[in-house]
Amino acid sequence: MMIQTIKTTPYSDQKPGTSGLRKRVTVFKQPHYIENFLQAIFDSLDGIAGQTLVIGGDGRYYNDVVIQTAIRMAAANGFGKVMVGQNGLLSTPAASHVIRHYKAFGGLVLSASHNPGGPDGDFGIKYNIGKGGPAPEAITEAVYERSKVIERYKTIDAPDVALQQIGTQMSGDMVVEVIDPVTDYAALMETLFDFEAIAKLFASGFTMTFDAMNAITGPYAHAILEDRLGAPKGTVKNGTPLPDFGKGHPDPNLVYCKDMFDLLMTPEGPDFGAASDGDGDRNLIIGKNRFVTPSDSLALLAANAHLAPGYRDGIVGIARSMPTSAAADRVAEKLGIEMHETPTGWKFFGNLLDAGRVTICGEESAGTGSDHVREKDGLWAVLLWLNIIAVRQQSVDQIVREHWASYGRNYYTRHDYEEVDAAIAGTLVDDLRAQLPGLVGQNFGEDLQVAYADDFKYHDPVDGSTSAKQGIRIGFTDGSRIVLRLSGTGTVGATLRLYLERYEAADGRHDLDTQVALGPLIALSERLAGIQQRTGRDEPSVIT
Ligand code: VG1
Ligand code: CO
Repeated sequence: MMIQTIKTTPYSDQKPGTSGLRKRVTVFKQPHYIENFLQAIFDSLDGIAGQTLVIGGDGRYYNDVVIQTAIRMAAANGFGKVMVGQNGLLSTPAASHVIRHYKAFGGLVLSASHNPGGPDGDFGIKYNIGKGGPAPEAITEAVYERSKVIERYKTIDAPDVALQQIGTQMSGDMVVEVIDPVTDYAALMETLFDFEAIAKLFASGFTMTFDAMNAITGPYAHAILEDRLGAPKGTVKNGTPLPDFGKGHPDPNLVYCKDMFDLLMTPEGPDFGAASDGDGDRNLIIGKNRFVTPSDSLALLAANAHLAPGYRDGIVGIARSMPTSAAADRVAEKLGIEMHETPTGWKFFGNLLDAGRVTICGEESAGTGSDHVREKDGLWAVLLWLNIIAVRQQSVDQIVREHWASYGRNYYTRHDYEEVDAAIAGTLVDDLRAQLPGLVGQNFGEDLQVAYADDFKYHDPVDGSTSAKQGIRIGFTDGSRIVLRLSGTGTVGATLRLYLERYEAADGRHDLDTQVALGPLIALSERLAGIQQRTGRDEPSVIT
């Protein structure tokens, strides 16, 4: 095997964000851009010689090219084996499982998740560690530092691997095993959930629609929901991964899944609707006449997990990202288990999961998962919901209402202002941060008194590391919160995320319109931060 050492010059913008490096495809297509970043990753890892690397992606445009590059570079850098999903496909949770299951050294997940794809869309590269989860900040920082000084990368002169062909091939001296992307993941799901009970539910006439959004979950959903659980053919929509996601935006929210939402609100609609994102780690859950906010979904899944075989003995703890509503905290309190609040991004859950301190984790951004892998997992959440419905024999709406009646309801919304001017967004956040010390104790309106106002700083209880500046939070004495942070996954300008929450007790009013219930907080946040006034926008780009 002839290793080639190619000279290169560094790029200054290869800093991984909330979830890996995400940029426009046009940026990734610059000379040596991908090679530089991959080499920076390999240079930041110790002991890769002879080890196994897992590679897979969400099938978006440019996946095929990057996978071939990554395979050649893995060989040149001394990996002994690469395991890659057939046709380069692996959902993010499946990649996490494959890394763990085959005890690989780590993996490359090629995806920009919910961002649009295609030649004018986005691409992304993320490195996951041997425990299966996204690389912690210590590694992503090292990769960034390395990328700024890189002078050469290593590759080999070898033909492309036949990615459609299951089985073993060689790339130089390195073994390449092309695996079925679904088999291992589906087997894992079967160990966690009562497939028989869910199959019975479908056989009894329960109807569902699943939108794979022309992205990665299509093959998984066809295999699990239709082939194994017997949901009628056609249950899975948009089930073939397309490089441009059919020109869609594979973000399962109420904007891009509006048609499904509307259908679920009609009497003719199915009993249950769900969707997942580009790389299969997010979930959207809608019951007939009941949209379930991701924060509520986390709380509900945690409260009912014991109904599924994989969690029969109960859960040991829950973790949620800071902006996620406190609904899950009430469940943890009742169960008498640990509750953790982490910064945004799944990488912060890894230590807690590895240490056995939490079983279920979730983010308000439609991400839920458990200790079965080290990523959020869209289909897992759908299957847990189905398992719970099958056991409780109730509708989603009934289950949600009963939950609120015993725990109270956390009204919750997120307002995104996308692609705003980065300088304006930066100043806005700085100005609000400067106001924080003076806010504590102030009263706004009748019942809003500020209890605390800070920039969230996380102390990892497992490895002792600290992550500062993770989002501004203004908490009120009645449990209401305003949270503001800048997105770390956007690729153009800046995206401001405003998160609003208000608690209504178990015997309170649970049937208010969310935007109305949060009206006073929305108005106050504009008064304090002035997002609309400063950006010139009249409304958020997306409300969830
Ligand atoms: C967003 C979400 C965050 C999620 C991240 C990756 O990050 O808010 O909760 O973990 O996307 O999700 P940000 O920095 O844009 O707010 V995914 O589905 O891209 O892997
Ligand atoms: Co995703």
